[in-house]
Amino acid sequence: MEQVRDMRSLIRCLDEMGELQRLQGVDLNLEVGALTELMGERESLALLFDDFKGYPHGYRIISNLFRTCRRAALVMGLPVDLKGVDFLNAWRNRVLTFRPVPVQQVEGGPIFENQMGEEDIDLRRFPTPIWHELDGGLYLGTGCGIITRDPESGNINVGTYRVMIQEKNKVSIKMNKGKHGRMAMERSHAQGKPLPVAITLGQEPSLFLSSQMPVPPDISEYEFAGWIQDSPIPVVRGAVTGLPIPANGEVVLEGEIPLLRPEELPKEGPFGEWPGYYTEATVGDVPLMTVKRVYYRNDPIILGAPPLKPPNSYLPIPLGSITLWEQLEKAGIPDIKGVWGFVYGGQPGPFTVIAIKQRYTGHAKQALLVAAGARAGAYGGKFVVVVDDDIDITNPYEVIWAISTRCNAREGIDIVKNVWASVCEPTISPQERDTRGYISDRVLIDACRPYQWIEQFPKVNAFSREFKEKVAKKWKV
Ligand SMILES: Cc1cc2nc3c(=O)[nH]c(=O)nc-3n(C[C@H](O)[C@H](O)[C@H](O)COP(=O)(O)O)c2cc1C
Ligand SMILES: [Mn+2]
Repeated sequence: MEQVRDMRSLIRCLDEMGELQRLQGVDLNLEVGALTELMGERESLALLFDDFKGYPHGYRIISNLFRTCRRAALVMGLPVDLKGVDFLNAWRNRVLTFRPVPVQQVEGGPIFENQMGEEDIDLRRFPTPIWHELDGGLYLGTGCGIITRDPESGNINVGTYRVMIQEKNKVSIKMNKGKHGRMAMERSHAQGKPLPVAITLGQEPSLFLSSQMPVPPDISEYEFAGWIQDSPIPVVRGAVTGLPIPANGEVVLEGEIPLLRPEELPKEGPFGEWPGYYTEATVGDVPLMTVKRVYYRNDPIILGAPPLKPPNSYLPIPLGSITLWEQLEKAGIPDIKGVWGFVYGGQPGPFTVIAIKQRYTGHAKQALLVAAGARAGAYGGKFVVVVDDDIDITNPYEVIWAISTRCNAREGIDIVKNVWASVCEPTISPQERDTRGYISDRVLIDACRPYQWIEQFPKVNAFSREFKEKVAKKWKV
C-alpha cells in the first residue's frame, strides 16, 4: 500500500482497505454531524461528504478519520491489527524513538491552485456543518491546525483550536490559556503587535495528530508530524504572514489576530465538547482573527473532527494516556502495565484507570497520588482507579468488577481537594469559575487486592483464557 503523505493519499489507502464511505447531498445543517456521530458510535467507516446543496461539486468534508485503531495505525506507523492497551503500548514505544524531522521548504504546491484576496474573501464559500444540534455557530475549524510563531523564541507551533466563522473574513480561534498559540499571541500583543496566524483546514493526517497532542513547546508539531509519517512535511512561505504553511494542504487561511479590547470581541460558542456537553458560551473572551488571504486546492477536502459525547470520540482510544504513563514512570512508579481513560480528549480524562503489578505495600497509593498531580492526569482528571494487572482496563465491566470486589471503601478511597481542572469541567458553577477559577476535587480509588494479604485474598473463580481456549479447541466450540 502507498505511504500516507497527505489527505489524498490517505483517501486512496482507505479506499483500498474498504474503510471509506462516500455520501452525496447530505444536509450541512445537522445531517453531517448526526452521521458522523452515528458512524463514530458504531466504530464504523470514515465518511467523505460531497455535493452539498449550493456548493460546487468536489468541495468535500471528511470525518471519523481516526475513529478506529485500524485507520489510525495506517497514519501512526503501527501494525493495523493492534487494539486496546497493545495499540497504546506500541504507540508509546514508538514515541520513545522520536527524533524531529525538519520541514522541507518548497517554493510552490497544490495549495496555491486557488486564492481569495483580501477584497473577495467569503468563508461561507466553504461548506461548514452544524456539528452538534445546539452549537452556537458554524465551526469551520475542528480538525484544523493553527500555525503561529512565538515572537520571543521564534518556535513554530501548530495547535488544534476550534475555529468559528464570525464574519465573512473573520473567525474566532478558541486558544485556551496556557496553550502554545495563546502564549505566542500574548507575547506578541505585549509588544503591541498583532499576531500573524495561518489556519490549515485539511492537511497531512500526521499533522492533525501532532497538533492535538501535548508536544513540548520547543518541538514544532511540524517536526513531530514529519517523524510520524517518516518524511518531512513540505511547507511554503505564506505571502501575508511569512509563516510556513503546508504546501500539500487543502485550505489555508492567512491573516492576523489584532490587539482588541474585550468589548470588541464577539460571542463564541457554545460548542459540543469532548466530555459530552456544551460548555458555556463566552463573550469578549476568545481571540478574533482577520483573514487576509485564502488558499485552496482544486476540490478541497476539509477535515472534520468534532468532539463527541463519550464513549464516542475523534480518536480510536485514549492516546493521551501514553503521556500519563510516561509521567508515572518518570516519577518512579514501577511495573505499570497500562493506563486508560473512559472519558477522554487529548488526555486520559475524568475516569482514569491504571494497571500495576503490585510490588510493595503502598505501591498502589503512590500511583494514585502521582496520577492526580502529574500534568497529564491533573488536567481534566476526577476519578483515578488503580487495579491489579489481571484486570482488562479497556473493559469498563472489568474495572467496575475490580472496584466492586477489591476496593475496601474506607481504606481504599481518598479525596483530594482543589486540584487544577479543565475549562470543560461541567460541575464548576458559573459563580465558582469567577471566584475560584478552574479547580475540582479528585477521588483516588485503590481497587487492588490489599498487598498485605494478597496471598490470602479470595481466588477468582474464572478459568484462564488459555485453558478455555484449549478446551474449546478440543471440543470444537
Ligand atoms: C477537535 C479538537 C478540538 C479542540 N479544541 C480546542 C480548543 O478549542 N481550545 C484549546 O485550547 N484546545 C483545543 N483542543 C486541544 C488542543 O488541540 C491540544 O491541547 C493541543 O495539544 C494544543 O496544542 P499546543 O500545546 O501547541 O497549544 C482541541 C483538540 C481537538 C482534537
Ligand atoms: Mn505546541
